[in-house]
Amino acid sequence: ANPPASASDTHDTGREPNRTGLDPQNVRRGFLEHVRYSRGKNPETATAHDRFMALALAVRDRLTDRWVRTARTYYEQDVKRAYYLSAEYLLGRALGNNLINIGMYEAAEQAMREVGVDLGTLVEMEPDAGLGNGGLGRLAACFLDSLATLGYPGMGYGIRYEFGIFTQDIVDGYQVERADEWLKFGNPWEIVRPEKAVPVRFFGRVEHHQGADGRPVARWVGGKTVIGVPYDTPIAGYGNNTVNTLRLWQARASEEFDLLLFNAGDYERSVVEKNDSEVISKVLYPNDAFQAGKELRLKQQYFFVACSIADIVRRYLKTHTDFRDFPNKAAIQLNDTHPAIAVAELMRVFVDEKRLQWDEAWAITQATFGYTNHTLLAEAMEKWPATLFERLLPRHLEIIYEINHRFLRQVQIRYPFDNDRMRRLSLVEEGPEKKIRMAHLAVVGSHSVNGVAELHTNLLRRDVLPDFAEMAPEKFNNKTNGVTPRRWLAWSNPRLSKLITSRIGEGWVTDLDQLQKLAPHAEDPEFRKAFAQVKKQNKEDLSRYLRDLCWVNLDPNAIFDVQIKRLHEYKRQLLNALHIVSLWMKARRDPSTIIAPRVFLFGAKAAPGYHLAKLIIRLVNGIAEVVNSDAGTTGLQVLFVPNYRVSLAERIIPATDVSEQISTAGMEASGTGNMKFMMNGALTLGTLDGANVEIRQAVGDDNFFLFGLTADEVIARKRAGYRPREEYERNVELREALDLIASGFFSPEDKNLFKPLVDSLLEEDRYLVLADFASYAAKQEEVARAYKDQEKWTRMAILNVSQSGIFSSDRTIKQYAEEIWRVKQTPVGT
Ligand code: NBG
Repeated sequence: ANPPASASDTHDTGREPNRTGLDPQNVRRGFLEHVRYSRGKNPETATAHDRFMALALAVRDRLTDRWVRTARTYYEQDVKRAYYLSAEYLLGRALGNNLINIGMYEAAEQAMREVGVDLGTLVEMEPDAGLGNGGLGRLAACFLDSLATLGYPGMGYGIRYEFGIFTQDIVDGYQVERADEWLKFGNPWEIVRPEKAVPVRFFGRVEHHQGADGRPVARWVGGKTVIGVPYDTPIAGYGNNTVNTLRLWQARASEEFDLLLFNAGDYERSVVEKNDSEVISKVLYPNDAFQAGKELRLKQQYFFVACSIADIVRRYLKTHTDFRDFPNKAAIQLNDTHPAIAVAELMRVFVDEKRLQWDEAWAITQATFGYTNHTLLAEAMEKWPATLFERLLPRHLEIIYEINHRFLRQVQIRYPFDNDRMRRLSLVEEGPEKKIRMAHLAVVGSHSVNGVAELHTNLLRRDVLPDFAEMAPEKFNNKTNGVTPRRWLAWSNPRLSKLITSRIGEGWVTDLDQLQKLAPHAEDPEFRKAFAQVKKQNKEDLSRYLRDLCWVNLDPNAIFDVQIKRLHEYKRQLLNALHIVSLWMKARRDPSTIIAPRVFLFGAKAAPGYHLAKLIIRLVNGIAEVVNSDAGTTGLQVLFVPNYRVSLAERIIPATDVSEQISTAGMEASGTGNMKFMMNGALTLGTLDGANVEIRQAVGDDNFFLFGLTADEVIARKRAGYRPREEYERNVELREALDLIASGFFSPEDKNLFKPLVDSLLEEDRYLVLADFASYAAKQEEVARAYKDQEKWTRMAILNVSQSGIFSSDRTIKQYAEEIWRVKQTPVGT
């Protein structure tokens, strides 16, 4: 029988009471109903996967009312909304996070126990939603969580890739990629909305006419049309009634068969054309902070941007007619330049379709957009050949030229006769091949341009966009990244969460600055003991997991020293590897040189076309084979954990003692893994790069292991003519480590395997690995000594947790909302 319905829980509100209750009995019934009516199984014949789907659907049911109410609240109050445009969302698993956020974790656990099911096993059934590469995509996911938790009217737009970031296997020490079939068994969270599909044009030509009003009209005609179909995923806030939406677009052919071709008897070509359209949302490009310049990638960008802009304008026109009010109802944030074509698309919609005057359309466009830059690396800056643009998006190229023409006229008035400056500022890069600079388009089309950490924003102003910063300093601002404490502490580290709550209450989950109340407890030996025990238990859990996964027995008494992030030369996994080789050589000669036993963990995917990065993976595995063979005498272990992803990070971070944040200063825009480690009581070994600078500021010099050149010193060293071979000659330990690698010791099957790596270090060493080696090795020795004093180490770890509050993405999102978007918190009623 149904439980008695509460006043707000009756049929006349359109809600089914048996789909809203959060008590164990209700959850159990919801689960059993889905086993039967959604999966078509008896509880006895249901597979683990059936059970996962049934529970996920029961959870989604319990989000649905709030989801509908959230949409209605925003609509009725006609609030201004923040739209986040991102080509990537690295969401990971949703079940545990949703259970935590709507406060039904315990009820679900009990309900499952009552039917003889282990909730943990179901959680493990869910594939990661890996629609992103690394930090940029994961940041977008943390932002969605914070928007909902703070009750902001926010919505994410992106692409529903059929295949996300590849699955990584390690075969004979090498990375091997497999397709990520995350949708193979169905996705219980999403709802498809075919009635909101949007047509998107590609190719074709532009016709210019005189309009009836006497003004010129441009008409983009011909070409091909692809349909964008939206799939909505609910994003639940923590402890409130807000459920926002992530809307991802899937490409569908505009007709199931091209009837013309089909009727002409060309069945085969009609189906091939269908594939051409649908391939647009097929796969995520697996490059992190690197532009490959593929035509299909530009198609993906325009595809999701055109769909999203159409959707935003349609929503606006439901309740408004005058576009002058548009910036008061919509703020659109560009997550890097991937969606920067939105500037031209909104202008096209305003000018060509809605017939606004150019100047008015431009003012509205600028007031609407904000642009976030996520990198200083030249190879990541998006530039598209004008010829490609002209073919694929002919009208947009015209619009970009018009924007540029008007912008350069302003430059000319302000800085007469400064042709060099005009050339530097232009949206068009001249040269053997004309190219469109997407960052320039984003800057000119936005009222706000932000970097993602203090240092990064300053370098952006000084080195990357100096002419823009001089012309429009008011546009430039910093928004230091953050991470959501719901996933990265409450969910992933339940032991630490419980311990924290036992001392300071549970307010920290939505107000992370409250962690400061832990600082005095660092002086309490009882608390330190409990804290150290939590870390130890987390290390034991991880060791057990990795024993089953990788067939290695890690020593939980050792220092867990971890570097997990995408594989990139600038992130310097090579520096870490070189140091391990050097440590091991010393330990072989004299085991007493090892101050404390240590486990070195690596996790990293390399872009499939990035050969040096893949070779570094092979090197780490070669080192692991050698080092692990006599771990008994040296106390050193090395493990490259395959297929690093969000759900693995959730296991590794709570078990980490040392967080490796060792990029060449001036190259990592921010980093966000660094913040997750700090929050979970790891100590940072890092350079003065990205948000490391602010982490060190927050926790104090004494609680941070700093090494290496500063960003300015890096530039100076290169200017002075850096010669890596001199470092090699000067440092015996470095030399013998490099020589051992060069000798083929770690690659018996091919003595020359690592020659390209060694050569790259000795001949150029763009990332100053050798220049920072001595400083890194010395600091690593200090780390080992500090770990010997467990009381002191634990005190430092607690202080790190206590000062991590500013790295909550709630702080970041409040700053975006107040300083860029001007959107207001809009609570949703019960
Ligand atoms: C990455 C940076 C990171 C930063 C994230 C999120 C790109 C282009 N940039 O340092 O490399 O933390 O963005 O801002 O992926």
